[in-house]
Amino acid sequence: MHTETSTKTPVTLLGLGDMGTALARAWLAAGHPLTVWNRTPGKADPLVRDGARAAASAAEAVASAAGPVVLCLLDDASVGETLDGADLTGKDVVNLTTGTPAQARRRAGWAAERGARFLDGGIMAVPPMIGQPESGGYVFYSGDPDLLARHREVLEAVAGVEFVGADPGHAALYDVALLSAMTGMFAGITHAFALVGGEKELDLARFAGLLTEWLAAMAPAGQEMAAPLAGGDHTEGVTSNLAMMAAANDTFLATAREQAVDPGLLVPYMELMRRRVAQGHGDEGLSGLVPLLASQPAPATWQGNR
Ligand code: FVH
Repeated sequence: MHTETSTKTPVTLLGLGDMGTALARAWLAAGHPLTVWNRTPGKADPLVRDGARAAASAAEAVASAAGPVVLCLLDDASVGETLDGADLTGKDVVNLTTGTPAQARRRAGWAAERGARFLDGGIMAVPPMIGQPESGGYVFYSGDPDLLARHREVLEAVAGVEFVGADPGHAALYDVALLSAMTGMFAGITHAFALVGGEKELDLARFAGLLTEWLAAMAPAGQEMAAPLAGGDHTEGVTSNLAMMAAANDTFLATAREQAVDPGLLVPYMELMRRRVAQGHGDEGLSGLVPLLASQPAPATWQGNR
């Protein structure tokens, strides 16, 4: 247990799940006095042994906070439940709980009504990357820029800091946009392994290496979409056009059929390409699909599973 007095900013952390615990360990390692609270109390015990103080309740943790109050909980509803009854007057609240942009904006207004300053964050890291600057992990922040400036050192002790503006919803928007891109990539990887998985003579480890290299080589296409999207000309600098890709999709689908693989993960994207080509935009690149997609909200049946 640490007994020496620290000159570093004290941190109050609510939520000791996998990510909360990683944050706690990083702040302790960096020498920040740390007060923790978790709904299930036992999770604080190992941290208390290493120098943290366990608060008796979330309200007590907030009341005694002399530095940022950081939340890392399951979802926005758990943030509301945890802070219900806490006096937030004059407190600096940093919410690292994943939520939607609208939830972040509502939570910022809710905090302001209670006299608190508010910063929302979206964590672009998994727990082992926390407190490891070389891992490349970082957090998107948006909201009160003065609050970020005041607590920058504290926040940089756990991960890189990427401020994306005063709109409190933007950190969540960037976060979910990147995670959504990742989800699409994982869907493609799942389909690719399903295609080859049944082949007896195929070296899966070799295939996995080639797949990873190919995805890395294709990733810059994301960067190349920014200019046509900003300028509105989707034929600008096109190397592979939609007409060619839509034709190749027929081969992809035929191969899925031959390999007895359900193409359902890819079909909606292929259908978007087909529609754009049918509208007479076969000479465009992939950026031409963005306005088409942005004009069609998800069917009600896709609104989530909770
Ligand atoms: N872990 C990860 O890889 C990702 C990386 C990117 C960012 N996410 C987000 O971080 C938030 C916390 O994630 P986590 O990994 O710590 O999640 P869990 O291990 O499931 O812990 C959840 C904590 O939330 C507490 N909790 C849940 N419901 C309530 C509630 N109604 N009232 C108070 N606390 C609640 C839970 O408490 P307990 O079950 O131990 O009592 C945990 O402390 C999350 O937004 C990720 O999307 C992580």
